[in-house]
Amino acid sequence: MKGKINILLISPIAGIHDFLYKNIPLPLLAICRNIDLEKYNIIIIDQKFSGWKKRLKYVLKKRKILLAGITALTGYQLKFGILIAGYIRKHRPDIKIVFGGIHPTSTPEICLKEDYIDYIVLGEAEEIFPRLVECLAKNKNPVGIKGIGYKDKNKKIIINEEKEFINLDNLADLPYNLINMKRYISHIGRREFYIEGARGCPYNCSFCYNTIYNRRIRRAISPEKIISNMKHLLLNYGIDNFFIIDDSFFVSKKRVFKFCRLIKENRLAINWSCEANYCSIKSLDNDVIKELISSGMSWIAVGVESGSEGIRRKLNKHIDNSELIEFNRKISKYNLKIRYNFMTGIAFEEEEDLHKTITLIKILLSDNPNAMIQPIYITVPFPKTRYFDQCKKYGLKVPKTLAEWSKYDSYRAREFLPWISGKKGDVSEFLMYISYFIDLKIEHHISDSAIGKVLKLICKVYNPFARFRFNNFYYSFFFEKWLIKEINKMQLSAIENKLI
Ligand code: B12
Ligand code: SF4
Repeated sequence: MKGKINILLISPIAGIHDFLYKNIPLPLLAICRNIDLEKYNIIIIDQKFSGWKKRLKYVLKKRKILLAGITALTGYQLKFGILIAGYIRKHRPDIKIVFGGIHPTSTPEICLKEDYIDYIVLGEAEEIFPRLVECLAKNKNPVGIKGIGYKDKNKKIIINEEKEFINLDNLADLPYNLINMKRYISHIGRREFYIEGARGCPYNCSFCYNTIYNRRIRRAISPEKIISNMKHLLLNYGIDNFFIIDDSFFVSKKRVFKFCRLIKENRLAINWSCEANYCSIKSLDNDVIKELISSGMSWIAVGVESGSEGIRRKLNKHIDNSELIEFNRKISKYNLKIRYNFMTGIAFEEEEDLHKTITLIKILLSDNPNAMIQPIYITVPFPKTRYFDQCKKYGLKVPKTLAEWSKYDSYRAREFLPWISGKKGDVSEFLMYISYFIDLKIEHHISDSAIGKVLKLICKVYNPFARFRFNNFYYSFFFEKWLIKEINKMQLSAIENKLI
């Protein structure tokens, strides 16, 4: 370690999920892939684990640090990122602070207006971050380096042009040894371990970040590389249950078949799951489904978004309800779980559309015991998407400061989304909160710790009441919402208070 230059990387809490299970800080490992570890020492602090503050304080007190990198999604993660950056700036003003991830990429100028942010990285950073590190190590500004935003010596904000996409197959393996993998694995419980399968999606749903962030350009990682990553995780850490991060895994059937074949050839006794666009899986025939299951596929997530075909058309997502119901019945014959994604709080949605969503969900759940509904979130319009522009016509109040953007998520964005009000607002919130309990997904999500077991029991007992409310559109006196909100608030403000 002696003689090496220290780089501090921080993964702030991203919401209530982080109390239920602990995903590895994949974005932070990804940006270290090309860092020269002979020259630099990486210190990763993950706010999901208790003791993070003590470690942060220790590192800030004892170590010479070149830069602190913080990952930020819009909403909660940004909120905690801001607090941590402020803390670092106050106690160690000599450390350069770099923000990266989806939020800084979407509002770079607003980020750089803040005193506590010196640099931002736009988009995927495997190649950009090492260049930035080299610049800072030489005490230079990243003049002309694509994909970086910064302030020059006159405090003028400079945003360099975006960098072209990288070839994911050329990337070095992830440096899992930079984190304590055992700690994550023990908290994962029955959940899947996340690995990357692709970036980008060719579809064009008006609300989706992909249309902007990945410019609809899909780049898939080769099946060989995915399998080699799985093998490494299985042999070294005993991980045998994977979720493949790929927003549309079934776009190339040839690739999927090759992937299944390689699992068998390598005799990998694993389970895997993924996400798919409905159009790319609706015509899978029985033999293919059997083949997928025999290779270890355990579940698939599919975006349906609304029960109203009219709403879907406006979102540029084309699904025929009766076809979907038929598909759901067909798939119910197999030992394959299917998770449907729905959204609520869409600007042009009427109460009647929300009822259509409830009705469709009822049918999907009753026809298929293997069907589940993912938590239904209130949709926050993502900057620069077509849906964002549509929302302006409905009175969207665009956040102006970074602090405002940090409140811009499904739970707290009401002040920016004026259509989430009155009865429609109540039904949207009802759908969001009740969706956690209408099936037994929570069973799967919560680890088997003592508190986890209590929570599971509560969910099991509450499930029939939730189903009753949901099935009967009974959203009056929804006191449970208040309870869930309070628990959520208590958990998050406990963390916030630790920083003040
Ligand atoms: C795993 C995951 C999670 C995890 C962990 C998130 C995390 N930040 O670690 C959990 C379960 C906690 C989570 C929660 C949520 N998520 Co999520 N999640 C994902 C998922 C499936 C994979 C993310 C990932 O690891 N990708 C792989 C890594 C390597 O890519 P990356 O994160 O983009 O990182 C690269 C760059 O961004 C950059 N970078 C990232 N961080 C940093 C930091 C520095 C210093 C630098 C220099 C660069 C850099 O470099 C990296 C390498 O190229 C994505 C979907 C997807 N396909 O990406 C959704 C996604 C990111 N999630 C999303 C959402 C909406 C949420 C939630 C809000 C859901 C909800 N309603 O509750 C919550 C809460 C997040 C919040 N508001 O804070 C959206 C974000 C859309 C948006 N506009 O911001 C996505 C894109 C899904 C989608 N299709 O809409 N999520
Ligand atoms: S299919 Fe999914 S990932 Fe692709 S654009 Fe539509 S919502 Fe986004």
